[in-house]
Amino acid sequence: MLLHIVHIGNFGMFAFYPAVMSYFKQLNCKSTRWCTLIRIFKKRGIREHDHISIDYTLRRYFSKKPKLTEKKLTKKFIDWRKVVFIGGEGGDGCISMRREAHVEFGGPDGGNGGNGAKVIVRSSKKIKSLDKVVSTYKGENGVRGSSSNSHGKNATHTIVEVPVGTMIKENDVCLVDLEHDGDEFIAARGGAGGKGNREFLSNENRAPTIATRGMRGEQRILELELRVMAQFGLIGFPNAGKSTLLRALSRARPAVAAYPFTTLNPHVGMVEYDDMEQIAVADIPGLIQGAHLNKGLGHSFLRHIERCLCLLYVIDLSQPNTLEQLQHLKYELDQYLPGLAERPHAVVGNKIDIPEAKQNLKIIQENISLPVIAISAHYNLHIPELKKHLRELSNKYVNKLEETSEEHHII
Ligand SMILES: Nc1nc2c(ncn2[C@@H]2O[C@H](COP(=O)(O)OP(=O)(O)OP(=O)(O)O)[C@@H](O)[C@H]2O)c(=O)[nH]1
Ligand SMILES: [Mg+2]
Repeated sequence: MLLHIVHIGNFGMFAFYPAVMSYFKQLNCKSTRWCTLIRIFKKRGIREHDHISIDYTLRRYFSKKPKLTEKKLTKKFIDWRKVVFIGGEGGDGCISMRREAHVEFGGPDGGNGGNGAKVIVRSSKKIKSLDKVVSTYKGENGVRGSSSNSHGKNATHTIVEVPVGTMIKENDVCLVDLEHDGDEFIAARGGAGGKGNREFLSNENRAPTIATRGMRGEQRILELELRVMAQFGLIGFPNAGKSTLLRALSRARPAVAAYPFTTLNPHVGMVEYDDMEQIAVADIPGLIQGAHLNKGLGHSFLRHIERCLCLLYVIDLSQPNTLEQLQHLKYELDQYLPGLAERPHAVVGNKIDIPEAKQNLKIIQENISLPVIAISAHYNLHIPELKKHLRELSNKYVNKLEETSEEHHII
């Protein structure tokens, strides 16, 4: 596309030639966008003959905003990883004889190899999720020994940083719980360096010509798992509006769409209060009937629910079966892990803006003893009340639960 722009010097504005005008008309460009565009041109100092810059700017500015879908979301909350840890290999020992003018029978002078690196898992409070942890870590190899009795350098240890509260498991057995900032666990030891021929010098053998190879590093397959993912987990059927609610409560931006299973991975958002207190809330993929039998998205996401201290059942009030929704959700959780459904919880009725919702709300309110907080996540109705309720629950249960979980290391 050939674009021409004429700069009307004194006014500091750009006037567009007819070709550009028709381009804007096609795009249905609003006058506000015109002004913004002119400002961009001015700011970048783009002149009328710089066709490449003009074309590039227009393309970027008018390119459609990509739709937010779960697959395109690069930032995911990862709370479980299976990782292969391989220690570094030790450096080989060296076979060498001292050679020097006027030195007869100089003897062996081969140095030892350096040790291979350990792979160490360290907890850090700066890290919040396991998404930076990759599938394999291999420690560096030690340096080979060399002549003149030079020993090889030991390799520098590889450090893998994980969030505080990460459990390390091997074959479903918990090896360690990194519960404090800076706790370390040696996931794989490096191999020892080989011995150079100098080490084999003895009275029997004054000129040994043997050396040993560096040992191989240890190899282990370990599972890293976060003990607590969030204080509250949003539990509900697909399309109940969990992701919309998380968007309303926090600055997290999970994808929202009118089809089931939009959310495929958990997302965690922080609910912030005026006194700087923060509560982590996790949006968990939708549950369906038979989820405990691996139906729907399978078992894996039920594990996420286990790692929430309290639950928030999100009921879709636009559907007539509100009470059954709650019963089915509780049944699925209990089948997966007995007692899970009875963790401290609250019930939220979403989509109160829909006309039928009020009728459906009554049905559930009459049948359960807990208060049902009716909200509209989409229109931000009664969100402050919900935030207040979350804070009360958090003060009542979460601090206690965190203390007990620290005592027992596992919730
Ligand atoms: N009218 C109305 N629609 C809502 C409300 N909350 C959510 N929705 C709509 O419900 C649909 C599903 O919302 P999501 O937030 O993606 O639902 P979800 O529970 O995260 O669904 P999954 O990720 O599939 O489990 C979207 O089209 C939302 O716009 C609400 O309060 N009122
Ligand atoms: Mg969702």
